[in-house]
Amino acid sequence: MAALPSQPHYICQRYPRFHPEPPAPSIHRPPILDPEAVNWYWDTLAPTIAERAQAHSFFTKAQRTFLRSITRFREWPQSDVPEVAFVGRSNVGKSSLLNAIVGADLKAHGQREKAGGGKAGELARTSKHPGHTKTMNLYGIGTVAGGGVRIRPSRGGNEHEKIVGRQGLVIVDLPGYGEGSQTEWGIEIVKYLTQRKQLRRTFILVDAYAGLKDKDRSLMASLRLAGVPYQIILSKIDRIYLPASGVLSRVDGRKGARPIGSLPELQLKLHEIRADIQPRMGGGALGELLACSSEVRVNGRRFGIDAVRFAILQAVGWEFERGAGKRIYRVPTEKRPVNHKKMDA
Ligand SMILES: Nc1nc2c(ncn2[C@@H]2O[C@H](COP(=O)(O)OP(=O)(O)O)[C@@H](O)[C@H]2O)c(=O)[nH]1
Ligand SMILES: [Mg+2]
Repeated sequence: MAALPSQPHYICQRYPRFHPEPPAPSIHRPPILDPEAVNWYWDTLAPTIAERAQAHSFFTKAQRTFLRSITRFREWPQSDVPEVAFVGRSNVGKSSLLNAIVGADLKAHGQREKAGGGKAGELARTSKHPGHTKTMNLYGIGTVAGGGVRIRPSRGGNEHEKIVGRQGLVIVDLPGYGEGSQTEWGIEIVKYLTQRKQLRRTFILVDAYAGLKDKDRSLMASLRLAGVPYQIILSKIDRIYLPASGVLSRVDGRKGARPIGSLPELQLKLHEIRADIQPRMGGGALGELLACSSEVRVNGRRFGIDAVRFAILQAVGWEFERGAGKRIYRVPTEKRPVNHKKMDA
């Protein structure tokens, strides 16, 4: 991200709703009306409304393609395209988040999308039953102008097949970890997370209601040890907080989206999680904690999803021009963050 003035007043003016310390819950506190005030940025800057809108527009207009399912690390094609991965316990909502990001919900489309698609309209299969995704599934997200993202076949000789797509990215939906050990879950997945050069950031999804579990902590420790950049996203936030100030609706058209919890309570919860994901020693998760719902809309937008979209674009090296109505553009390759670097603590 471009260097920004560091004067506190600047940050306060631009991001009035984020506090250095979470506010104590108080009935006297004025309500915060911005329905997306569920994210916490303590090392990064929150996107402006215009930036969130740009990120929304990029993903909903993008050409998205199921590329391939992979079981072994050595099967991964070479690639010119940056990747991000979704990982987390089984049933935490990884595939649903992927669908939400590209706007592929059940009601929006009448038909099954290409191979890899699940129920009508879904890009990635979702399921009530844990452990549904067994393979590493690759989805290409590209601009229509750039021709989307695809796997270019091998041209013989030294020219192996390759993932290509100008101004695109790949989202990798990884199998969930369930009851077994990390070894059982997949040596191949750990290899992917720790060795893949194209991987720019791993997003670890944690169920907002269930909180962090030992399996999450153990994965975080492995990533920390390997110096792999990762970030936590709290999924299914609708199970603990939905704002009273917004118009609520479920994406599947079912009833049952009503205000729940309070913002100060949520912020205290985020505060507690911080200690776990950013231990005092040895680095930790990116200092940006996002919370979202793939299934509930607030004022017509899936709750918190634009902030996730923005984080993904930041992870793969997009910069945003300042000012309303400006277009997003990609920074030159050499400026993009690379994997295997120690995270900023
Ligand atoms: N309440 C709620 N349920 C969700 C949300 N996202 C996913 N789910 C449900 O959680 C279950 C598992 O979702 P899925 O995306 O398949 O999880 P995965 O195993 O991590 O890929 C499904 O029944 C989804 O309907 C959400 O944001 N809110
Ligand atoms: Mg899944």
